[in-house]
Amino acid sequence: MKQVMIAVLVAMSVGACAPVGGGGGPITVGGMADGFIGFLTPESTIPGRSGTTQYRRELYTVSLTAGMPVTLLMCRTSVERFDPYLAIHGPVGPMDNVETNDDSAGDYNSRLIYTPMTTGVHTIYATTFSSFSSNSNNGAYRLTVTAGANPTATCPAI
Ligand SMILES: [Ca+2]
Repeated sequence: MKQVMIAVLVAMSVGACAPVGGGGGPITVGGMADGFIGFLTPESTIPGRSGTTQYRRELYTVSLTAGMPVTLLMCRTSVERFDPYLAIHGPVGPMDNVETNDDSAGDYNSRLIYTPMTTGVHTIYATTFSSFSSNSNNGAYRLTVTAGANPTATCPAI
């Protein structure tokens, strides 16, 4: 019984430390989410990337206003070899005002300045440059969404 109680307390404390929205789900302008791309992460094709290659990705949704730019950052937060890649599209579907970015924030990190054409719920793909045939491209990341166009936004050193 004592061990069960300890397990519950550990689980509760881990849960209390978990960032809101990590691993996909809703994110707000001004918000952030800590996620992880790993062996259990679902795969799909990525809007804006050619071909039928499947990439592991975590999906976030964000409500944006037409004509109001935002800056997305996807930063590595782990020391593992990991190469973030971002994609976003509008409310209509995967080919609606789609944009992608690989390395604009430096050190393989992604920065994407995005101006919505339509007001509504947009979809963000937090993914990686490489597909997972080699399984060598797993790691932790932080996704942030800030208001305005910030072409010098960079990731903290790790
Ligand atoms: Ca990258």
